[in-house]
Amino acid sequence: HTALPLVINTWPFKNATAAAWSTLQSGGSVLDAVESGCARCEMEQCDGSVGYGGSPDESGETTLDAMIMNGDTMEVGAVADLRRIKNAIGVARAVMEQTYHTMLVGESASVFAENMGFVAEDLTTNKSMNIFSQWLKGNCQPNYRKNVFPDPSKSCGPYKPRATLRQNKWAQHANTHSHDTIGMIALDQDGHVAAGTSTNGLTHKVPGRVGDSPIVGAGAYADSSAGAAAATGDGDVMMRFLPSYLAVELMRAGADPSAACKTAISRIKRHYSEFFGAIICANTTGHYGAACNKVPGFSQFHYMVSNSESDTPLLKS
Ligand code: SD4
Repeated sequence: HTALPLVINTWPFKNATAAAWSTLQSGGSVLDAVESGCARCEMEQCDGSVGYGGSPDESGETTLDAMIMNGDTMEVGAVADLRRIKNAIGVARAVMEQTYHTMLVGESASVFAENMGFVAEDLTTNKSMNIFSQWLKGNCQPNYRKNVFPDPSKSCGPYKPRATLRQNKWAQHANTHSHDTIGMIALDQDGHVAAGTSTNGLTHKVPGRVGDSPIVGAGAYADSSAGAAAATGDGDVMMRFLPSYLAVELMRAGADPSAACKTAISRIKRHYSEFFGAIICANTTGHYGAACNKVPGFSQFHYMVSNSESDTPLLKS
């Protein structure tokens, strides 16, 4: 267990790693570490894709998805389509600790959060407004509806079902790399494991769209008897394969972390060879690995690591 404790997270979100690490160093639990790391990104609006002011949906609103999982007890708290509350990972933790539920969604999740003392505020910023107005000017393209593309005159709705679907290929912008997410894993020397995610999802998503990040086993998974994993990428595709769950189960069966991550990615590739996505994972001994799908425009995935071998976060790929 020499490499423990360990914190790893998706993307070069170094301050998040450092926040989680210092939480552990000052005696916080692995859950505290994951919460503080993800919350740091929510505050910093990491890459514009975590927290407020990013990824406006078709109506211009930023909505958040987050989850946290306790690998000791298998408790999970998650929020999806959360509105008007910046600290999504905090609300996810409140769902886990203050209710017997696992996931709350939409307006009701916001009301719950307000009752728990979270501040309600507008998640829109000048930046998200600009993204939105540019998109409106461009006839609402790209968008995620199958039946309106490429028909500029009708592309801003109202949207109706059509007998003949026109192809609006998700892959056309899955590769634009317009979305990231923080997914984080923390393990300590006593064998406690936790994982969590926080994201504002996907720019121009259909309102109500929820990605992989808050879904147990998709966005993240933790089981102190096997390890933990967290994913990032095209959630609409990735959530169909529960890659985080798969990676943890493969490690349980003896796979090393890199192999487990690779297999989880390959499973998705069988059906979606060009999907944009990556996964990180670690086993209970503190060995870790990562894998991504190498596609044009995305051939290298960066993630951060802090462990006892170096307590400044290391950038890996
Ligand atoms: C989602 N998985 O909502 C998130 C976005 C992401 O890298 O991670 N992009 O689909």
